[in-house]
Amino acid sequence: MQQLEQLYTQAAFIRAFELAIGRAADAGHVPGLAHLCCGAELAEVAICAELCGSTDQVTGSHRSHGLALAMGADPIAVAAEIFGRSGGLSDGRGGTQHLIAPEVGFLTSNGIVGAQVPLAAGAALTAKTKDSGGVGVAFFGDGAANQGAVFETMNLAVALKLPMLFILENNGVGQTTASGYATGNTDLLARAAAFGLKTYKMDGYNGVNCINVASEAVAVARMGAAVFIEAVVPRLSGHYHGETGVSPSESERDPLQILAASLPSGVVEAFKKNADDGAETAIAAALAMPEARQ
Ligand SMILES: Cc1ncc(C[n+]2csc(CCOP(=O)(O)OP(=O)(O)O)c2C)c(N)n1
Ligand SMILES: [Mg+2]
Repeated sequence: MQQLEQLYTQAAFIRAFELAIGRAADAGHVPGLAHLCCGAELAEVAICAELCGSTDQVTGSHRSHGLALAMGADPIAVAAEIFGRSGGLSDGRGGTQHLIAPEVGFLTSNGIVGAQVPLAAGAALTAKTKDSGGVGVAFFGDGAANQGAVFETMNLAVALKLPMLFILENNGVGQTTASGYATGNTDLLARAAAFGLKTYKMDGYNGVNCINVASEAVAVARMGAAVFIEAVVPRLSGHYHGETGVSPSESERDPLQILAASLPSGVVEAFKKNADDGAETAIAAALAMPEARQ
């Protein structure tokens, strides 16, 4: 129960943070588009909870606010980066799609679909070369799964026996294209297995399953194997915040609410209030920072 409560606490903070970013975007504070991670929190937090400090390095896609937070990046600095403020992770110059906090194990996010995957292989190769015990971890979407760079990286990770995790967050859609339309064989675990990766399926709606799969898969990768997890998650927030006319890829089932329903209600209320207050405080502090220098 303690692990589930911990999972809920962190996931609820990320959800509150993303909703607050959405409100800030509505008020005109986010340069560019904000791609929120609402729906993927349980899978992301469960995997990042198995990673440690700067020895392990994570890369993510355009939808990476929650990953940076789950790895332990300062929420004020994450928000300031998203707002283009000088207290941001890279002084406000990268913005929402280019978050960087390698000191806590978040190597980088990347707006080029799939480009974050080979970067994580570099981190895995570094860990292997230095014998640090670390792993490289790439989170990417079902759209990115069809990128050639991802195939090449899967092949190389197996050939070089890299301690690496490929985390496919399958929300069934890339922007507005259903993955079934753009993918010849939608059995992406079979595809990864054909490259020689050890494969796992994760139910992103089920907190217990997320914790168990994350624990086993990260341990296997840490021993020097390339591992592939297909995490089934919903996209609850549209491709980007404020997008109109596009319905979410899944029904309205919300993993966070499903987990909340399995916990004592008094506990959930207290955690949620903490999360909401913490997110509001971080956003307000970031908005008080000066604009980034040009
Ligand atoms: C190389 C490249 N092609 C296209 C785009 C435009 N684009 C941005 S996000 C996206 C969809 C990605 O879908 P998926 O990988 O499933 O991630 P999700 O948004 O569902 O998390 C596309 C096509 C891009 N940024 N980079
Ligand atoms: Mg997708």
